[in-house]
Amino acid sequence: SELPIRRALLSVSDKSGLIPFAQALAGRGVELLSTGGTARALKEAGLTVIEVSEHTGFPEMMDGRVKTLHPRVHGGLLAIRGNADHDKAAAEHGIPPIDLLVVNLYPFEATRASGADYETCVENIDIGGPALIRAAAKNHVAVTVVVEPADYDAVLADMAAHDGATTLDTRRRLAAAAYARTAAYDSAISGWFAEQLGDTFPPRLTLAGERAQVLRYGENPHQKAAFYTTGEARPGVATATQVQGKELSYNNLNDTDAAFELVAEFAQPACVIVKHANPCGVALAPDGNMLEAYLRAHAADSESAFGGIVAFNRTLDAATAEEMAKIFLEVIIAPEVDDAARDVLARKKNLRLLTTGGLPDPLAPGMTVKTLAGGLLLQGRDDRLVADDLKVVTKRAPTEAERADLMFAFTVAKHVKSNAIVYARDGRTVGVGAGQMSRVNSSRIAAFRAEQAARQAGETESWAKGSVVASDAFFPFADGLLAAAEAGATAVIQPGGSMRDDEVIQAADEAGLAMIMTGMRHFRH
Ligand code: 93A
Repeated sequence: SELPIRRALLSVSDKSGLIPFAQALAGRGVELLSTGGTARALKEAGLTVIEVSEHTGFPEMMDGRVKTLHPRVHGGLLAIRGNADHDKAAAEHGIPPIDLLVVNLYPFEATRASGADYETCVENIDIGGPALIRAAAKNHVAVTVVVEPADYDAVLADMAAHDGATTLDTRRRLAAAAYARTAAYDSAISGWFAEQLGDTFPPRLTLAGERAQVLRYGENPHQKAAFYTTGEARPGVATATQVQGKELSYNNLNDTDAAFELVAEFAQPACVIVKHANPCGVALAPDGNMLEAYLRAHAADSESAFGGIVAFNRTLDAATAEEMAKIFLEVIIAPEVDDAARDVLARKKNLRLLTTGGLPDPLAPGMTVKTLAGGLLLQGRDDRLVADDLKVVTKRAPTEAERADLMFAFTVAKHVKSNAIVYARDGRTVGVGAGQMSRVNSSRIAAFRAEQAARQAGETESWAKGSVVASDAFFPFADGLLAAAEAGATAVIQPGGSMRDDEVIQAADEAGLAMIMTGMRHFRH
């Protein structure tokens, strides 16, 4: 029941792989129809080609805007084979069937990415190509459609196995790929228009993006998963180069993103260690010493750091690499890694090492997506961090040192799952309380962590002593704040805005705490 392919229409912008593919088709006796540039390339390779203009009896016109938009082309793709009515129309108007369509579109995405001007982008919106693709894919019961060179070999293999025909299964798969391509193409065009109009959020239409990698599994081994890239030019996991190591897993990608997005918040050199999407240790580098930054981040919670993801916002050096090589880590990510550090880490074959070439702008707008049953939730990226609008609400104002630590702790809290409580001292976290359903429990866990950190360092006094505390959202009651004071914290930063702010401020005053209210909340769920 499989009909061999006898006539093909080829019209491609990306001409890679075209000639050997067309030669193989010609070798099977397939008649080749083609548009201007493609026909020229085929003829130069010595192939016999019928120009589409010859086929339609119309010249390509209007700068090529109209070349394949003709009933003799679309009828040949769309006619239902064996349908009396369709056969009659085809015979009456002299429309021969086209069995194979090979099209790839004007490079709109690449043109947009190159920063081309408005007119050039518009001129690169392909009209005839998508029309051909959609027609051929609709009629996949008889027509084979190929939209990218990567599929040429599979089509030839299928033809070789089936006497010059393709199977329905193959044609259906190719049709699905064809509509995925035209959908992504139109999404890129619509996104570009929105950008031109300064109207990027919320978008009218969203697509997850282009499948970049099929993952071994998702969050758990029984879940299927894949990684999609949106084409956004933001340095990070999606655009990073993997220097070495095992393939990144779903959880690796998620955690590495969390780590790198946080480390990019700091103007000073810094190190972040993440476990299960939360930072377990964050430290600034005193005098730019990255090894110190890593050691300080690691000591903040050495238990959790095992098997963690480490991110830096400066070039990774050999001394730091040497220290990291002592323990098991899943991923290391940095803007650059120097040659000596690469040599050190090359010894750890499985360790995944990523370079991003740069840092994302934490204040750049963007969007985040979350799925729920039957829908998507979109929001702008949390692209703010308060700097100016800080209000001291207590009798005592924070000292300069406290103020610096407060800003540091609040920055970290923005990247901790809510409810988030972060204790910090001297530019490093000493206790992180994440993801609890009550704020006071996050406070207790953070205080407990600060005690553990001291114990692991062989010290008796909790590292919370003399620390500062950040909360991602207001304290609804004084208890969370009092838990922090009890643990030894001396200053607090929080958004404020609770019904009981007065009570909380009074409790802070009574405990001798200095407190800043930011007016900006940083929930993260
Ligand atoms: O300008 S178009 O939208 N008008 C058309 O009728 C048409 N037909 C095919 N662009 C059209 N194409 C596109 O031309 C194809 O999608 C392909 O990308 C390109 C191939 O042109 P050439 O063979 O001249 O290099």
